Amino acid sequence: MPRVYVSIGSNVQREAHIRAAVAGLGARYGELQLSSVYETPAEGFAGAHFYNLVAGFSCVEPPAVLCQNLRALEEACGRRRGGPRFSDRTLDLDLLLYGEAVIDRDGLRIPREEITRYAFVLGPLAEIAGDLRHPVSGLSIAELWRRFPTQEKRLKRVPFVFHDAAPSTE
Ligand code: PH2
Ligand code: MG
Repeated sequence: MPRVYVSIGSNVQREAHIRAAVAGLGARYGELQLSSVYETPAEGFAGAHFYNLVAGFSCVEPPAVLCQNLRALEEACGRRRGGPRFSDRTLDLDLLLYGEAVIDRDGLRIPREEITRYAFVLGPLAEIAGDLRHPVSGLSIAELWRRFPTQEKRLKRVPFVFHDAAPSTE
């Protein structure tokens, strides 16, 4: 079963939406490996700070089906489509990695380029999957994080306890 990693973000009613996302993913995919939750300044637009984290889990669904289910979960959390890409959002779920797959077809790109671009994606991913190799560059996620510009590592860990899915201590 491929191991997949999904980034979770919200800057509108953040705590409730992060909890709903984790509960929804756990209900569908079972045991989740969760990073810490980080508060991060909105990147790319002027907006409220986000909560961001990354979840890892094993998944039998093909990538397109998984993405469809992530979209359904976003919509169940009040996400409206069609707004600008960089704007406030109740819930954003992005499939970062799908096993070792490299995919670029039908609007689906894996691994997502945000992995190497944004601290709010790479930092939490490095926390739970540092030994994993980026399927394109071959570099480990820990090494990518080590190379990431220090001044852009703007992540503040926030105390957050999940009751339905215990964060992994691996
Ligand atoms: N998502 C975006 C744009 N900007 N900034 C932060 N801090 N966190 C996000 O999840 C985020 C963002 C588009 O998806
Ligand atoms: Mg996103």
